Amino acid sequence: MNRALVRAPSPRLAEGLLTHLARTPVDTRLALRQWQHYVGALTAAGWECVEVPPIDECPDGVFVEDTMVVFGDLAVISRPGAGSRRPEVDAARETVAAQGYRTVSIESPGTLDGGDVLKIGDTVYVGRGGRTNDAGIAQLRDSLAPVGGRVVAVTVTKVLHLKSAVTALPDGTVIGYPPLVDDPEVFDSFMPVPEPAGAHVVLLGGDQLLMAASAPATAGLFASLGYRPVRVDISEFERLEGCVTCLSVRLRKPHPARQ
Ligand code: CIR
Repeated sequence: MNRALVRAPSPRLAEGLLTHLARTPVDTRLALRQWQHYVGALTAAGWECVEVPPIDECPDGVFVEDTMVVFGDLAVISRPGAGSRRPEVDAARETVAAQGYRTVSIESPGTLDGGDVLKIGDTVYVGRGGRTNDAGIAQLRDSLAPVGGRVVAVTVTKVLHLKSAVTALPDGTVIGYPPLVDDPEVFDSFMPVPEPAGAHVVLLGGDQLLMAASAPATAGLFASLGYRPVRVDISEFERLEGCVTCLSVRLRKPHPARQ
């Protein structure tokens, strides 16, 4: 069965970091219900959700995707670009190791957030921007080369993370909302979508795409292409520059060559 790591939101979620958005009030009780629905959507699609122990002192801990990059049987544990998020990685490392993954860690002076990493087959696009630096990219390249990952650095200036700007459909087509994509030409195949949150999909398997409820037009577009959008309301996480990808780390068992 496919597995996904998730982490329950902190009671201090409303204090989460903001870079590009203005702060708006976060309803932490609603956020918890939305997170439970998100976990429920993964579970309904056949994913076993494994919880990383919560870290209440870190407001952004729920965005567990940022703690690692998983490729094959290797989990590269991140060193978040925001110092306040660095304590998040320890329990994440222990949890993924307990799932049978080898681990290696990004070390100082490198920084890397998992949200900056988009895997398409053997190609691993890494956003160089506010959270991920050249040393982090170089360490990721060195870690992934032996297991067949080819790291390609791309520029991110308009949004928090690479995957805030683009993700990919099951056939490898990169999708993004053009005003927020620095350089669409770097991708082999790029499809514009009509909404910022339409750029974010989690591949649930088969033709199912997990998407935010805030992208109805893009969901319609994908449905017209033969996909089945599964929509979840993640408004309270979107207020903190989160999206559907950042609320989980998708693992596949047995160890995949790709995911
Ligand atoms: C942060 O600024 O780190 C959080 N407020 C949001 C992180 C979102 N993570 C992601 O898109 N991978």
